[in-house]
Amino acid sequence: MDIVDIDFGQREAFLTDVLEGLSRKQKTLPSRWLYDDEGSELFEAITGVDEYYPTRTETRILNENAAEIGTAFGKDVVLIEYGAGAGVKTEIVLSALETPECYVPVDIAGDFLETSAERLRERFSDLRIRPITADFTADFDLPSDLPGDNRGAFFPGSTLGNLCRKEARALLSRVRGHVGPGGRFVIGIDLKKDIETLLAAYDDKAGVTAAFNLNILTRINRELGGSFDLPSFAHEARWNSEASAVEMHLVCVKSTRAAVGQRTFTFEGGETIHTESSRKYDLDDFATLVNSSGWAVEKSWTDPRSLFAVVALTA
Ligand code: AVJ
Repeated sequence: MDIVDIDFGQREAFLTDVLEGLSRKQKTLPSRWLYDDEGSELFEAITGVDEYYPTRTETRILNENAAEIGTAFGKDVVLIEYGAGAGVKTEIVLSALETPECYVPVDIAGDFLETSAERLRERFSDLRIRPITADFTADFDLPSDLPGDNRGAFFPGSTLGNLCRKEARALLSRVRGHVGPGGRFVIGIDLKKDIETLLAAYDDKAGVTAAFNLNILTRINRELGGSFDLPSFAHEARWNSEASAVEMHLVCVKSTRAAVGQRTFTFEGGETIHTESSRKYDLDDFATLVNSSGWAVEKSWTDPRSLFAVVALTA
């Protein structure tokens, strides 16, 4: 496919982000652009590699504590899921709810939302499902006719960790606005642990994460007519202790130039493009973060090795 297959607005936003990010001293590309169709499939593949513990660990925590999590949301809940709605985790929580009023998956990919809503409608035939196409990292309003008596929010996957502190606070405040006083928020967060385990999770032996990271350059070439020479770049996972984050970088292994739009960027050997940060928390840091956005930690669940936590917050 050489023809641009995303809408004009998206393409413009992508181009703007790429030109801006590659003009910085530390070149960067925002991680949201990793997830085109190919990137989303590669991420799915990552969740199945041995070294990538978060998905299977969170699923296990949800399964083992489903009844308690269901109780935390209470009766007749309107459950809003951010960035959602295909998988196993959603089904675990939906199955545990007592007489849910409505399920509201919010995602930027409208087609994907519709397909997954159809699948859920088959399994949960009594449940009202109201998908909303929106970018949950930006402000958006819920439909005004959505019932408001008991709202809950669900945000699995430790996606909060991809946001910087300011964006994370903004998201926590937005969700609080959506659920209102007394509402619950169940969120998955990845915990700090030994660096070896962390780095292996973002640099698997089979090279799936490497392919996921490099795909962003393929995407720039295809959608923005870029001229990146893929063999000049290699995947690297780094631990940034100050930010408490695993970072993905694309390291330039051989000096090169790449044109994007009207611009040409030069890459020196050894220089990197920072493509993603995945912050790791301990429960105390996380409590401080959520408190500053008006939430209180109600309860948390973890696995025997404390790799990952599912936390229930109350507004
Ligand atoms: C889906 C954003 C949570 O940060 O662990 C996986 C993305 N990046 N491997 C994560 C990802 C590289 C993942 N999140």
